[in-house]
Amino acid sequence: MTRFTHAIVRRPCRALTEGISSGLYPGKPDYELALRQHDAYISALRKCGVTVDILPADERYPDSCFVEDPAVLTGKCAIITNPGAPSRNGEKDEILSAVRKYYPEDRIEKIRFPGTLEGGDVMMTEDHFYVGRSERTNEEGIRQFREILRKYGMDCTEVPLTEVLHLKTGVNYLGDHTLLVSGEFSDKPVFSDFRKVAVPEEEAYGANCIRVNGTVIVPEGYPSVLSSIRALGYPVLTVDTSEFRKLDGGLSCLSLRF
Ligand code: CIR
Repeated sequence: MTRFTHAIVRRPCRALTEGISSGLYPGKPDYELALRQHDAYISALRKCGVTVDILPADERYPDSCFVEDPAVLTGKCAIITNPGAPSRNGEKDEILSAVRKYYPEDRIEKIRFPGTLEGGDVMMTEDHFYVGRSERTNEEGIRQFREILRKYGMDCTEVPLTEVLHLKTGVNYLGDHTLLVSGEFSDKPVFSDFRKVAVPEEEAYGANCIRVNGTVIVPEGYPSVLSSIRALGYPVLTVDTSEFRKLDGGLSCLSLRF
């Protein structure tokens, strides 16, 4: 699995309480608690051996701490996405300045209207990308994404979504050809060649774990997910993300790892 040296995060802003929420996990985020949870998240990333670039809070965009959505960073290029949520679309310009520190201009690509795409819909496996077609990521966005990947010798497979916000809300790659899957992803033929670790319905949020340089970071409060991952023999760190969950945000959404 790709070894990561860096991660980019953005501090939650006070306007976080006005972020988009499906209402699946009720309540408004507690800002102070969200900041403490964000600190713990950064510590966990550092324990996994990555240097964390911490961008300042941006009050114009309530959801801007979910930095995974406005960019996709690969070993060969950076792709600035075009977030499908109107209140989030401007986040792409802000992430661009951060990405410029790490990628030369001729390796920075963009998804453009009428295409839309959010990074939460993009799952990278060893050498391939899976892209969810969702309410945020449309057909044209996927077509442009594929065209960009092919330019760099990579490719992707489209995965239509019916139930969840983003692809990685329900399926995440742990390395070793293993996927953590919940709900609609449990039996999708497109994933039939992978070893699958099933997440029970009542722990669906726990399907969004990230493996960073060998260690799996797991959200706190999902015992079945935790024991399944331990059973695979992976070292584990847990982080409480309760305040981000109220906005449908998971562990992966809070960073760009590259
Ligand atoms: C949103 O609805 O856009 C945010 N409240 C949550 C984004 C979560 N991001 C992700 O799953 N990659």
